[in-house]
Amino acid sequence: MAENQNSKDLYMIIKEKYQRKSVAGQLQSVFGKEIYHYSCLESTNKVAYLLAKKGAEEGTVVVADEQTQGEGRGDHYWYSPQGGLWFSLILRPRMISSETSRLSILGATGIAMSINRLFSSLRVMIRWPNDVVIKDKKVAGVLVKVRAERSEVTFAIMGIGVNLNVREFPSPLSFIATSLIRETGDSTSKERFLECTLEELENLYCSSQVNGRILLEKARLFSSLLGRQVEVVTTGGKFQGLAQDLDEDGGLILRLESGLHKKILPEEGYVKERSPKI
Ligand code: BT5
Repeated sequence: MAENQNSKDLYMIIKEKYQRKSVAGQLQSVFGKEIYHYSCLESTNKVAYLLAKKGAEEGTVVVADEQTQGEGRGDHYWYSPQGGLWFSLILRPRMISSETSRLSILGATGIAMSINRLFSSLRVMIRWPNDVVIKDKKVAGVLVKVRAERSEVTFAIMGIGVNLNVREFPSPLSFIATSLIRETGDSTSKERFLECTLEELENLYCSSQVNGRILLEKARLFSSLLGRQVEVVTTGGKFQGLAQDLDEDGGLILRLESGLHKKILPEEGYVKERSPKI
């Protein structure tokens, strides 16, 4: 792994800003107070996981300009060329492991809020549980890994990939993926976007540890599924029905054709897209 040795790494500017603000007592922020920036990694999630195991503090960020083995959920891959924002955030949530399901929704909601704040003309939505989409094409994804001992959570890694300044996608991604540069025609500063996303994530994270309903309300606002007929693919089979609501665990409540309700947790499934996941 090649750590970026620029004398004034731009991510240092974010780090210093956080430090100045917290010294001045303006900010209790911890997200992004420590940022490890690499030019190329296999996966930022792997490095963040190792750092967390060694005791790195909550809010530590690992960011890479490029990933050679970007990970999606299960055995999915994540295409991570230069131009995108690929980072992992170390969390030490005061939750029991069964409550960590909501972290995927939290990640997706934080990204959607950040895009909404910076580009108010774009209609950004969340396709449950972890896809952030614009016009039904995926612009960002979230991958959460939790380490727990018995039911106690030791740490969680929230991996976030945003197609910021990625101009082209190889087939078959070109049919299902988009980027901010494709949607806006302009390139976006990675540091600015990271700073804004960390702020949104931290606000959501702090409020949702106190009251899960706040996250839920925000997530509902961006949900692309609610009120629509969907097909959800789970390890236990496919389910079709009306996407009726989200619950505090981040679960999707489906009303099946039989009239029965089924709750599916974020880690249990995903909504079928026009093109299959590969
Ligand atoms: C995700 O998985 O959406 C999780 C993505 C998390 C990526 C971040 S980058 C930083 C951190 N380090 C990592 O190694 N990972 C995290 P999933 O829902 O399984 O979606 C994966 C699917 O999305 C793939 O099977 C492709 O169909 C599609 N895909 C792959 N790369 C993409 C891209 N750059 N943009 C849009 N779609 C993509």
